[in-house]
Amino acid sequence: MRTQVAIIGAGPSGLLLGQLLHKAGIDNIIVERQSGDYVLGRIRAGVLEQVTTDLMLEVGVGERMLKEGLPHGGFDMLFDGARHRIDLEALTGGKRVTVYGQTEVTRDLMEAREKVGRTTVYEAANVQVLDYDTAKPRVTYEKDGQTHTIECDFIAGCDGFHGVCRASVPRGAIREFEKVYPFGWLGMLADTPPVHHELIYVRSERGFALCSQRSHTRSRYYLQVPLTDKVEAWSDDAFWNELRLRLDPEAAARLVTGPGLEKSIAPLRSFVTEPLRFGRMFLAGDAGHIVPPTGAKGLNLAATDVKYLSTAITEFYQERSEAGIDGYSERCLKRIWRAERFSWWFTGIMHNFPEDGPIVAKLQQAELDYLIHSEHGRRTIAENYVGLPLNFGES
Ligand code: RFL
Ligand code: PHB
Repeated sequence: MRTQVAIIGAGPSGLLLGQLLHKAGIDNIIVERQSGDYVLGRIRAGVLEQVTTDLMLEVGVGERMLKEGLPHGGFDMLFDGARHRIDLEALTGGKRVTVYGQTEVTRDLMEAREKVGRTTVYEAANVQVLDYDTAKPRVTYEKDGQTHTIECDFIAGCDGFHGVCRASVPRGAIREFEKVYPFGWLGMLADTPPVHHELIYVRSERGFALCSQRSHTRSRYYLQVPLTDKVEAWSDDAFWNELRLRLDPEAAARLVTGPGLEKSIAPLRSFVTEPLRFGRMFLAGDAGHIVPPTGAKGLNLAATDVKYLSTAITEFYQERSEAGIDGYSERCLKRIWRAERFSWWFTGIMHNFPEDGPIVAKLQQAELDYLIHSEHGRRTIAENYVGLPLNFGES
């Protein structure tokens, strides 16, 4: 097989890149290790920045998102027993975020791809990326007992944190920056009305909690838990009881409980790879960087990476210019480090770090108290939460 761009991974970054390239008339094939159903079964992100919703609209897959996505003009922060609203709209000149699950984003992109007839190979085993330091990269994979080869001009590594693309780069050519947090998030999805019409980020003495949602009838809640906890040990009742203990009395009284549809524990990590380009292979999304989910930035960064990448590749074909692909790493990394900083800071201020002693808890409280009572403080949070514009850093 031959294509212009071989995309590894059919998560949101791979699928969105495929659609952006398709719109530019550039042929591409996606190679995915899992089945489509498996990819759709992963419950992850829930909050889209405007740059991401704009990109969905740009590639013509925004129809359902406009109908079913929930625009949020603010969120609550709960600490020291009291809730404070961050009025995103008022603090950022009218910007909002949209609550629309990653599962739905992925489903919309998969359906659009099927409609336009571009190839996605699911359940591809032993995917290998080869010769990307030459002008003739190759991808090989095994399926139905046979080895297949794709010849291409470029490889896009959209294969997530555990993917093959970053792992195939010689160690001397790559630098990795990493911080692993000493706790995880236990998430639960339930068909119960959300406790509040907007999200609540909670800092409590018992640990962080987040009240999120997928619709008016489906909630998504998270609890900070020790990394040693096993998801099987958390019954639905235990989850609801712990959540109630971390909420303010009004929210706790309003919490509607019900059977959990899904529960999982995600470790928290800050991670950045430099550079993101290796000859004719590019890393995008979680393949190149991870943020802790506290700032809701992961999927949004993935979306802007692939927008930059599709622009660079389009310039290469249409204008015979390599300026875009040469500048890809730097352009992405600027934005990535900004989001990494915010996610790391927001994680640091909202979670319990028992090993740091009681003084840290007091200092966190004092910082939150200062920020929330300062318009500049609230604006700093709001500005980062709604995200940077696509042309950030360019004059
Ligand atoms: P993905 O989604 O991991 O997709 C990568 C795909 O590559 C496939 N793959 C391979 N394919 C072929 N060959 C191989 N060798 C392969 N190895 C892997 C995988 O099967 C998979 O299908 O990465 P992508 O596309 O870069 O997307 C990134 C996002 O998924 C991620 O950043 C977000 O989910 C992060 N995140 C959030 N982001 C937000 O913007 N807002 C949020 O509210 C938000 N909440 C979250 C989150 C992540 C969470 N978890 C579970 C880590 C909440 C949670 C709990
Ligand atoms: C979610 O709804 O899954 C979600 C929302 C906000 C976050 C992280 C996750 O910061």
